[in-house]
Amino acid sequence: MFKKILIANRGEIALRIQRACREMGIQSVVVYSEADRDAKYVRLADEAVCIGPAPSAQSYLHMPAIISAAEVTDAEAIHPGYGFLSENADFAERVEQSGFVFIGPTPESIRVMGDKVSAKQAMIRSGVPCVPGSEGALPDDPKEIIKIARTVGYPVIIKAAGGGGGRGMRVVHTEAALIHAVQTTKAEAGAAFGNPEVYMEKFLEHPRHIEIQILADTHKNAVWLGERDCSMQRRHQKIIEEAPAPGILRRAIEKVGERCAAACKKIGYRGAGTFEFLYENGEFYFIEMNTRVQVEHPVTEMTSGIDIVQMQIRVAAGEKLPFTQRQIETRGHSIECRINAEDPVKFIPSPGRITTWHAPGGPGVRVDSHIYTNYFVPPNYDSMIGKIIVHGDTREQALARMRTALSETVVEGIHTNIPLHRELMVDAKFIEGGTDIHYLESWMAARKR
Ligand code: MV4
Repeated sequence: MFKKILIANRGEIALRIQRACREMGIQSVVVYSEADRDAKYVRLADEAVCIGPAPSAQSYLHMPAIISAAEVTDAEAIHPGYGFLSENADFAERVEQSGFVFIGPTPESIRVMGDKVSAKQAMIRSGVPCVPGSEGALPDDPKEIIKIARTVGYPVIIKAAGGGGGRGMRVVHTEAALIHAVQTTKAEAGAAFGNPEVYMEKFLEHPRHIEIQILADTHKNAVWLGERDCSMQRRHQKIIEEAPAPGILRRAIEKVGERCAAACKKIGYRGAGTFEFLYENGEFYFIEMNTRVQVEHPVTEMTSGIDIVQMQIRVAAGEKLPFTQRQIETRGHSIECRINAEDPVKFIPSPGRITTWHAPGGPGVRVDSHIYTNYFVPPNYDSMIGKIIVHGDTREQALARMRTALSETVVEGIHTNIPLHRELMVDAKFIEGGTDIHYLESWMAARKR
């Protein structure tokens, strides 16, 4: 096992990774920007290295500074967390070329999944169900494009191979609008991602966003740890996640989970990963794979009892997964609310000093956050300041525990989205379960009137 790991991230996930290290008896090095100098997790780390000024481009995205920090502190491995450099294949490659272990999949896996066309082709070959559409990138010939769209059937969606997470997509409802939409999406994709390739899919109008968590080691073992329902989102920012997904047949989940684990073995995947699916009319359709630990990993940890971050570290060190699929049992229900420093109605960021912070507690309540009373939320980064995660025997108990937890939580000095969470936890449709990806935005539009 490693003696020392460098954490190439900030905020709650830097603290989360640090906790895993400490529990495993591993020394942790954190890197921080000038804006994060006073963060508590920086002081709690065994070592801390300032890697540059506040802007991410000069700190958390600055590869040479991070690799130098690993060199001067004699770290053996680098954990990238989520966001920043976590899905940058060039970074993973440079980490390995510098003699460190990248805690994540191989640069090749990251590259394949980063290109949404090659990712989908890998999944089709591996037997993972995908959204019907073009086989690979769209050709240049407009006649060919029209032909493909007729086969797929309108509405269709044009997506950039270099996009993902909602960037570089365009919905097309009619043949008259098709060619112009393809050309515009290609031009935007070329400018934004340096890759003008686009592909086509049938546009699903009312899907849910369901994802499967997997873990794979370097000894040909791969398991799935259940699903998460991440449909409650606004502008591709998830705000509530839960496990299991309400109202979906266990048989159907098991089938898709097995396919994901089999795909991991087929492509030689290692580490933690997430298969994202759209779920509509009882069917799963793969859209993307994330090759990092995710913000919402705790709901899976709560239902499976498996520490996903520790597993990432163990498989990166070459260990075998300490369980087989048969030994994995999920229990109860877990819900996560992401706490953002933002206006609860207008969603504009609300950085600044937190004058009061009271964390919730009690049975089945987990708080993953780096904040404290007198903490200054810097304006330079993502507005998420922490997560409240609850677990209960049933969804009803989890909901009751989340309501209680939210009622106990106090954040003063800045605005947060806690009032929004309090409203959603008593919303009849959310309580019923199974709302789709458009629910939150229509709910907000209705509330405004
Ligand atoms: C889609 C879709 C409908 N049909 N693909 C948005 C994020 C990116 N990961 C893929 N996205 C979508 N792909 C087809 N064929 C609808 C979305 C989508 C979405 C997906 C997941 C969560 C939230 C979303 C919000 C709007 C659109």
